[in-house]
Amino acid sequence: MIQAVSAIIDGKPRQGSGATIAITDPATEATLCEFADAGAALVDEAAQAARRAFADGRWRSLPVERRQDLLRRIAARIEDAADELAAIETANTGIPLTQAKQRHVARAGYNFRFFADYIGQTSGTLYDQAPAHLTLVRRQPVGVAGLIAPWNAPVALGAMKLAAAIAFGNSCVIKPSEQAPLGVQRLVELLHEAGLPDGVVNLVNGLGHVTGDALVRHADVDLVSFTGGTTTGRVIQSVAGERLKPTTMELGGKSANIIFDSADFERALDASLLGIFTNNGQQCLAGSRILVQRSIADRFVPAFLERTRRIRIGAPTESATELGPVASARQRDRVLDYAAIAVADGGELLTGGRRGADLPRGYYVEPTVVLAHDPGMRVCQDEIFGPFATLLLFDDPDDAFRIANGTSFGLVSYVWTEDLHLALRAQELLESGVVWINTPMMRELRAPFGGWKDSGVGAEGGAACEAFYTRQKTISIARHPLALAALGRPR
Ligand code: TXE
Repeated sequence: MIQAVSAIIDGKPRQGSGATIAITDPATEATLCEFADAGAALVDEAAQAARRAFADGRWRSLPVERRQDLLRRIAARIEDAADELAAIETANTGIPLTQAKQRHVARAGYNFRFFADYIGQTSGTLYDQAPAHLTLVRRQPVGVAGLIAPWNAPVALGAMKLAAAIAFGNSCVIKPSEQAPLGVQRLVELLHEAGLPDGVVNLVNGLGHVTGDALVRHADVDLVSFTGGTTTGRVIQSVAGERLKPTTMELGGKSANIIFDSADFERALDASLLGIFTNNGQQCLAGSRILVQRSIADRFVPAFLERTRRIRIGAPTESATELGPVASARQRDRVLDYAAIAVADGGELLTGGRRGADLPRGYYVEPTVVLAHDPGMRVCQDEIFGPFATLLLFDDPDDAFRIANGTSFGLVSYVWTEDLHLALRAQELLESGVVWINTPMMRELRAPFGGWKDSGVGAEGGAACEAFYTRQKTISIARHPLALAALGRPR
């Protein structure tokens, strides 16, 4: 297991002198290692290193083919190190190893390949309608990006931000979650092993309100990309806003997974389980509110419960494990609290709501299902972020859309129906940045992924990242010598 450092600046590991932070394995509650919070001083060094790398053009000025080659070498390096990276991610987050390897690490490599291909095909715009001028609009990298990542999918989400930021020529400083920094730290090492010039990607490890805050405020950080909780997102956006720094905010969700009676029943059942219980239930795009049409509730609810009770919960390193521990004692307590809240608010606890797994230690929670009778209940409104499904029944499509849209969030919606016209109506009316019809979660990197309402601002994806990580410049060129008014010339 690697040892956490406070920072990697200009390619070199650094130790800070801030508060000691312990990193825990959620499956065993054992301390994996400790590190000192980077703090403002190392953030300053990291941001300055990124600024130097940007200013001297060691990366952004390379021919695009060389940048593409390097991004592909990074992808290959990640794929070669997949077992190691997945093992680190699992130890630090509790994500089942098979999911860490097949989904997260594979996605991390793909992110770099995707942006390698993307930057080979970008182009500017030419306006030639004006008779005397040609006007070009081109894009240039912005400068230094501050990237702040969460703990629920550190490598996959961190890789998305890193790949996008550097593909378009920026330098960056990444701050992973203090709770789960090890995978991203190894990822940054792999980037350097693949040949990325020093200083282009720098890392700082530390607390959000200390190191993260210093990063957002730093004068050399030109823009901020954040994935995390909505409350934190509001704080970061207001700090960035005072300094007029552009931000993208990928925040929480309470996504509706709508099962109409016209759904392919078995497929909808399989996908509903995947939608809430993969990644230990800790994903922004979880289908955490399962809306079931009343006419099929007698069949769907018992089938969902039976399958939920059979989910294999256990050590994330075991290949048979389907549900590992949640990421921290705090998350475990939060999920258990919501089981009690559901009952206090008049809901029915159908299964779970207790610590899980026959293991002596670890932050395990039984997969939990509650039936809510009122869409205003807290378990229907709050992002719980764990293996916790809230079921709600609806009578007809209008009822379903009203319930689905009745939260402050708007990240994704899932729709299950074989009725084409109903599916088309659903995508029209649902208030979320993404609508998945007859499919579980699906990230199409060419398309934007971003939330509406309290789920975020801006988006990630091919063109969306190009728009964020570059800025436009308009250049007008006279087509021929222009006849100019001769101010001050003797007549
Ligand atoms: O995340 P935070 P938390 C949701 C989920 C979870 C809740 C709280 O509901 O229960 O958020 O999680 C850094 N300036 N999601 O509190 O605080 C922090 O160090 C700069 C949804 O653990 O959002 C970490 O690197 N940075 C989500 C990152 O922000 C700051 C994923 C995320 O931490 C900062 C995670 C500050 N003032 C949680 N304060 C998703 N969208 O998938 C904190 N940070």
